[in-house]
Amino acid sequence: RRTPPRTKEGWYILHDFRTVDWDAWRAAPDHVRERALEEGAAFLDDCEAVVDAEEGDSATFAMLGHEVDLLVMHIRPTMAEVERLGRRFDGTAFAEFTERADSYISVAEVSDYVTDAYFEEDEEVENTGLKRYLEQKLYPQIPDAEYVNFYPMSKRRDPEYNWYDLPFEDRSEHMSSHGDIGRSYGGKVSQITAGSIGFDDHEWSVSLFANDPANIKNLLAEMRFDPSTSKYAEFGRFYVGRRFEPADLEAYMAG
Ligand code: 76R
Repeated sequence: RRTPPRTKEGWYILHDFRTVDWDAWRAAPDHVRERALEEGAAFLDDCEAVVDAEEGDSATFAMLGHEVDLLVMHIRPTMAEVERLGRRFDGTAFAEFTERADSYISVAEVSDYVTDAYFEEDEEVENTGLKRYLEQKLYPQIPDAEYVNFYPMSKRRDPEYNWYDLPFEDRSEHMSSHGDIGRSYGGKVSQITAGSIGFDDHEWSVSLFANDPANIKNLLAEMRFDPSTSKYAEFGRFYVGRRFEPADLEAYMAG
């Protein structure tokens, strides 16, 4: 039996994907649509202002492609809080025109692959950039960027390439070279990677944020050639979307 990495868990994340029933929307009378827009925008506004909890963050994205129309992303200190936001949305008049097409639940985490300083509570770590980096990983705010990319992933468990059979040192080395690629996109792509073992169908959720979507593609392409990905990664579905302000819900629905 191998040693699992030590992890620390932070805030919970719900990716709430919706499709819009455009036929019903176009057929609805003006007063119904007005009320739906009012309630929808107010709900999203409240989420972004985090009126429901002590801390956290939320954001709304218009998704590209045919599978989903909207993503509402919620980050809150507890699982119960993100779950409640999904249901509160359903309580709005706007949600009557949407259906939950997909969702993903995960928790922000840090592991001791790259440095075990994370797990030491001493003064030296306390006041360093590392400490701030750790906190920003555990208690993430949604980066201020135009585009989002989301996908779930797992580490492979094949007879030949079994991540969970590798010694800790090997996994740590892989993660370190993986991290080097990631850090070379500093300032261009920000990431929120969160653990979902036991919560959802894959083992992590990956949410990437960038103003230039080509940077996301290029970062992922580079990682595909790194052994941590080329040998050991398995992916779920991919989504891409563009952030919009709750006040622009009306413009979004007008098409
Ligand atoms: O430097 C550090 O302190 C953290 C280094 C690091 C770890 C341990 C790191 C850095 N990641 C780590 C762990 Mn990551 N990450 C992904 C994907 O598409 C793909 O090929 C993979 C999807 C991306 C895009 C990404 C980005 N990372 C992990 C793990 C957990 C492994 C485990 O525990 O077994 C997964 C599944 C994963 C996947 N990673 C970075 C990035 C980026 C951009 C960085 C550097 C910037 C940063 O640290 O925030």
